[in-house]
Amino acid sequence: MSSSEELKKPHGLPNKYLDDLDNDFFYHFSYSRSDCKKKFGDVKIVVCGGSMSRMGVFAEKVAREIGHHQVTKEELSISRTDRFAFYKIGRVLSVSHGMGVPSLTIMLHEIIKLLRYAEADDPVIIRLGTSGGLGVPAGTVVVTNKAYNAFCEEVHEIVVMGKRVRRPSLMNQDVAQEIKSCQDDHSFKTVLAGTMCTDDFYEGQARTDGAVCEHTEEEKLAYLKEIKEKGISNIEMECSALAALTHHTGIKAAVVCVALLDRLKGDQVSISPEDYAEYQRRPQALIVRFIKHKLGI
Ligand code: R2B
Ligand code: URA
Repeated sequence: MSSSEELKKPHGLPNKYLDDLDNDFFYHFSYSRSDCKKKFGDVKIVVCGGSMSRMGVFAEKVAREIGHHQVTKEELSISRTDRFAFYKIGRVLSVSHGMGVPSLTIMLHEIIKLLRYAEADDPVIIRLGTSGGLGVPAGTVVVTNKAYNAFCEEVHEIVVMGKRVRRPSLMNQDVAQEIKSCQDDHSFKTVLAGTMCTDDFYEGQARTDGAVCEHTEEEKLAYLKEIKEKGISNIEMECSALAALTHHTGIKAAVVCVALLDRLKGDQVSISPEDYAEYQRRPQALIVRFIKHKLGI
């Protein structure tokens, strides 16, 4: 097939304007549609997480665990713009997404187009991250079964041309279950639960230790207990956007975050480097098992 025919193939995305593009350049990854098929057609799992360096370390871990022939970040790197880190380990991608919804959705629009242009077969996108727990001990891994916005709705809202666009932020229950059932390390606890997505770490998560705070400690605790009773076990800053964009484009997704603290006990994330390293390891271990299971290793 010629490269121009390749660029006209259906992509199945809900955007007819993509058909009119001669090529499609993913600015934040410095990649084009014409590079996709041969490079990414085999992709099965995309793992994303906030930090560029963490996703490099994760790429190396996946390489070791699946016995990939390349093992260093340098060998596995696909492109590293100033914005996102991007690694390919056989059929697995490891990508950073920065902090918060605006950064995550830029990454996701471009990665979803890449997967669809490449005709990747039923890929899964997993966010691997940290969060503040609610009534769960620090170190607990939460696999999200419901992704809520800061109004406690399973909806993600964006503003398009001055109008509110609300989309369901539905998580794929089968993938969430499948990931949870991959746990074989009983040194930590994994729960399936609701996760709240906020647009801010401090006031947006009801903290009292930001530069500004206009609520009381008592109001904070009452609020956190109220949302805990609604089934929310952790709070982070990306899940509902990930759930909504993947649901809208028919791609399976999951969110797996470790709780760094119990927000019913405090606000400050002041854990030791050793505990931090151990907590980070936990969702990674679960996802590595899931990757092996998916790839039949
Ligand atoms: C969890 O941790 C980050 C904030 O510290 C944010 O990206 C998130 O969702
Ligand atoms: N990430 C968050 O978004 N909140 C926390 O409390 C901890 C990590």
